[in-house]
Amino acid sequence: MLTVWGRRTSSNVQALMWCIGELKLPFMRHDIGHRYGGNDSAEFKKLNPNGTVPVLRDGDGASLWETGAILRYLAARYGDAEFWPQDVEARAEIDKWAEWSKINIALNFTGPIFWRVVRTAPKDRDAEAIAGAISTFNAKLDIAEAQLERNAFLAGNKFTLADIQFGHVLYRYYDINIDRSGYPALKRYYDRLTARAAFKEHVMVSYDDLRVL
Ligand SMILES: N[C@@H](CCC(=O)N[C@@H](CS)C(=O)NCC(=O)O)C(=O)O
Repeated sequence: MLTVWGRRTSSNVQALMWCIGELKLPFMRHDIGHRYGGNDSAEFKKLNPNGTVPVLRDGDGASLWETGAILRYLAARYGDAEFWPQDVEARAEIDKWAEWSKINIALNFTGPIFWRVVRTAPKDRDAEAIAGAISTFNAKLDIAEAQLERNAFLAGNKFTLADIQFGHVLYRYYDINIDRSGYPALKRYYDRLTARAAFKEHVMVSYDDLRVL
């Protein structure tokens, strides 16, 4: 049994839970972080000295943190050869897109765009900073768009770990009130993700809790 510590509204928890859902693994999850608190307690910091979510424990194993490392652990232990191949070169191709997504997509969306639009009061929103962040983000989406014009999924024609690291931010990207012109291949890809049960359950989650009004 997997134990997860982290609130459903955390984008990193969503990536982890989506992966758990895709791999159909049994889990229990504790709400930790943001309005639930608990992540600054001494007890939680024994699990993760950073005080961040998610944290994963598999059975009686060591506590794991850093979403990318947790996802790779689950993929290596429970993923099939399509999701996370044994072949080192094939796996590196997927890992390349997964790592790229974490650094270029998730990190350029969550803080610079989502926080500025949703987790900032309207009176404090900086339209110029948001526009600049969207332009930086779009330069990365251009790369994804070219890849998705040629492939059904980010690392090829199969759903892999790379799609988890890339796709988990797209619900928020398509839901928030920003300029999103272009990217037809990305939109078709997103529509394919929204048809996946685990994506619906773990990623298409209301973020009203996070709104600053
Ligand atoms: N690099 C870490 C970042 C973890 C992180 O910043 N998590 C956020 C939620 S997405 C957090 O714990 N925020 C504090 C809170 O929820 O109270 C990872 O990828 O797991």
